[in-house]
Amino acid sequence: MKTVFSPLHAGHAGNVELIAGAIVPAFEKPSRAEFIKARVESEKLGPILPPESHDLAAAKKVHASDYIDFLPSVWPFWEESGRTGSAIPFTWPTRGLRGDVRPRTIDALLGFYSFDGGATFVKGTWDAIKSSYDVALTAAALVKGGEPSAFALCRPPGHHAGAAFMGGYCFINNAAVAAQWFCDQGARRVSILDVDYHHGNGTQEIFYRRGDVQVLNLHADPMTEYPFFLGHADERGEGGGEGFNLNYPMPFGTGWDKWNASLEDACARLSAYAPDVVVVSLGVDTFEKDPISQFKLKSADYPRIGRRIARLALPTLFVMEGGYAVEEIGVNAVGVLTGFEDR
Ligand code: SP5
Ligand code: ZN
Repeated sequence: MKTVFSPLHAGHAGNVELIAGAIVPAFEKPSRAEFIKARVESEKLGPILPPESHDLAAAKKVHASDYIDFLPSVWPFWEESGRTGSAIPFTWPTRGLRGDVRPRTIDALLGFYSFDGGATFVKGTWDAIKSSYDVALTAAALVKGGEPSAFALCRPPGHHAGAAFMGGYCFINNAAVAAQWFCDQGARRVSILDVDYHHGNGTQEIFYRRGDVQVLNLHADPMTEYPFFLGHADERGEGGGEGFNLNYPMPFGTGWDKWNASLEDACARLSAYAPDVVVVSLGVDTFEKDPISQFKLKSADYPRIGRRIARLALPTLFVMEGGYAVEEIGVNAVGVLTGFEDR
């Protein structure tokens, strides 16, 4: 399997986040991607290719144009405003406030285009976001070109980013961009299988009213886990999308047997949908030692996930999402891929 990777992710570094009462270095950090790349190399998964540059038209097919134009403007606007450190949102237009009027200052715009304070900017952030987007589209083109599978080693991740908002370390929804791109290249149906520990709220929102992209999400129950406000089992799509969104919320402490039962059900639904291509939002924060998560998957479980996905016997694009136990993230993420290749 070919991997697409860009070193530009590394400029998105030194970010901080507010978590459990403290401001700490963000868990989503550059070493994540480096550990995965090192494991791709040591396991000889296949060649590692640089991305080709794409314009932002494909991003604007799933995101609002003004939102995409905002992202590269953040850091320059932040510096013009006399700021240093990290650009972090802190005020949101929730119930009772006006979310329909676009304000003017950088603090206001950061809140207008986000749902939490978890997507933060430093100088190199936009170039990293753009490289992650290019990685996803370049890997998608490999699959479209006839490769049975490809690995988009994206960083930053994407699945929390919605049509017009960032959050949860995510800016551009790489998996959604790739799924839309497959549609635009002639795919009649695309399935997105999101196995990250957190619900992919952005992906769900983007495709919620569409029947041409099936979205299957396995995740921690939002009653108790981030992102809290989406991801319940009764969210099944709307209008033409009715029945094409499926959520599998699971409780804290979920281990392989229960998680695998959800995977089996999701795979059966996916096969029945008979898509032309599968996009896997590959998060490995389901791991027992993940520092911010509460599932109990073991390293030996990740190849089993890959083997089950391979049995779908469909062209498959893997898009990297979360996973914060950095020492083991390479073993676990690449474990899915070597399992997929059954070796
Ligand atoms: C892509 C991705 O995996 N994003 C995850 C963003 C999660 N941000 C909020 C995490 C809150 C964790 N709370 C538990 C604290 C444990 N000390
Ligand atoms: Zn996650």
